[in-house]
Amino acid sequence: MRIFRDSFDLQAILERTRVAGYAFASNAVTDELNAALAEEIRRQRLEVGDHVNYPINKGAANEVRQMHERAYHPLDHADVPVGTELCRALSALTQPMLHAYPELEPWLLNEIGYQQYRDDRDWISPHRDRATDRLLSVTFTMFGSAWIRLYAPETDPPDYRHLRQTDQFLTGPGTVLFLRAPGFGSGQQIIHEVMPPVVAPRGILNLRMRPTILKPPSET
Ligand SMILES: O=C(O)CCC(=O)C(=O)O
Ligand SMILES: [Fe+2]
Repeated sequence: MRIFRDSFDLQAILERTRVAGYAFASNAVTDELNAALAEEIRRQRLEVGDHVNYPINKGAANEVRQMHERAYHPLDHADVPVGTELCRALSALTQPMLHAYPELEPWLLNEIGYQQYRDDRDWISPHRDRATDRLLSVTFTMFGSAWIRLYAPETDPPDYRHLRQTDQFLTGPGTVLFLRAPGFGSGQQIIHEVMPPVVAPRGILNLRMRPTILKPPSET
């Protein structure tokens, strides 16, 4: 299966992500790969994670509320062969660029997280991804659509209630978001927000390099 489109300029994406902390691209992957990912999420046993009634960091300046369905697996898990192939293909694609980004030499995404936003009940409030994430995180949208907003903190340390929006991007089938994580460039993580779907349901694939794989909602 062909994975990436010829027009996908990973070098430009890496440079933008290293400097700005994030980059969006459209049409990164082939329709065939997008369809295979969409099929793979439909085979998952998705569970609702309710961090609206039970927010993360409740009451703190970095409180995060979110609601969606999810299924997370480690690389090579039998339920995610397509996600696994994509993680390895991304590492392979960076090989010719390692002279420019030697810090990416160990980059291999090892957490494969499918997420579905069912309707306007589902969204994620402004947040930074986990501080334990490494190097680069990648999110593909397979179907549906939603706005992602990017923010700069107005306080130090950041308080997620006092933010300045710096950018936004309408995700849709075939779009991808790269986010900087510790170990790449300054390593500073950009605050982002996922709005309720404009076209629902919205299905995404979150790929991260992290020391421990997220547990199912039923086990947290
Ligand atoms: O839905 C998306 O595009 C991004 C999801 C996200 O930011 C997250 O799961 O941390
Ligand atoms: Fe995120």
